[in-house]
Amino acid sequence: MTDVPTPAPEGFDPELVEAARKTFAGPITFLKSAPALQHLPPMDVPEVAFAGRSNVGKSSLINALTNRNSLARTSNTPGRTQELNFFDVGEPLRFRLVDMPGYGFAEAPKDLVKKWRFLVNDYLRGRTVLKRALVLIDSRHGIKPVDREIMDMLDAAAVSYRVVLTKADKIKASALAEVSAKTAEEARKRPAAHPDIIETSSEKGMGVADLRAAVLEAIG
Ligand SMILES: Nc1nc2c(ncn2[C@@H]2O[C@H](COP(=O)(O)OP(=O)(O)OP(=O)(O)O)[C@@H](O)[C@H]2O)c(=O)[nH]1
Ligand SMILES: [Mg+2]
Repeated sequence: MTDVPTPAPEGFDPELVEAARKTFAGPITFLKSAPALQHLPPMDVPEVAFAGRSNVGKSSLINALTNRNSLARTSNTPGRTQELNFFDVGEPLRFRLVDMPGYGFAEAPKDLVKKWRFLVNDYLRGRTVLKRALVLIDSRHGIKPVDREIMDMLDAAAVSYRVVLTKADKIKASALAEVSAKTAEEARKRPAAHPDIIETSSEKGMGVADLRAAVLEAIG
């Protein structure tokens, strides 16, 4: 037996992967932070949003995709990202990445949680330029009830989304394979979810090239 790495179930077209690599190696800048809906930028280009529980690794994954260490602010303390943060990709501008506040953060003050929930839900439901939401799931924990809530909302609003496993470096390959199969099975039952999931590690760079391709594919 030769030691050939297992291809991703979907196997992104190498040309798309290369185009995505080039796009993400090009100009990317922080545009603005929106603490409320009235501060959103104009709907002039497509957007891809990063959603998921607090501390799941949304901001870290944006940094990994863009090959920058601190474009998006990360922290060990849940609740680091408190606003919708917009990043402009390409010059001329082609699309935006949106880093969102996390949900399911038990220790946060109640009214703050409520504010974030409204902001995240209103944005996800009402943004016509939103081409896809990436719903990040910690590969150590799998899909939790709070994740199902946001997936239910996206299904109901018919917002296309894709499930992305994060922190894959933190578990063994066998455990990852197991959680990956279970997560994909659940994603396939959901009307607005992409049937394939992507396993990533911002720390090790795993899955990052594929996720870039998935973003480019989503913006069309
Ligand atoms: N080992 C490992 N740690 C990671 C990975 N991605 C993120 N982390 C760590 O997880 C913590 C949270 O990461 P963030 O990117 O800030 O998470 P977030 O989802 O943006 O969190 P909020 O903004 O609070 O919602 C940080 O300490 C990161 O260094 C990964 O792939 N591997
Ligand atoms: Mg964050």
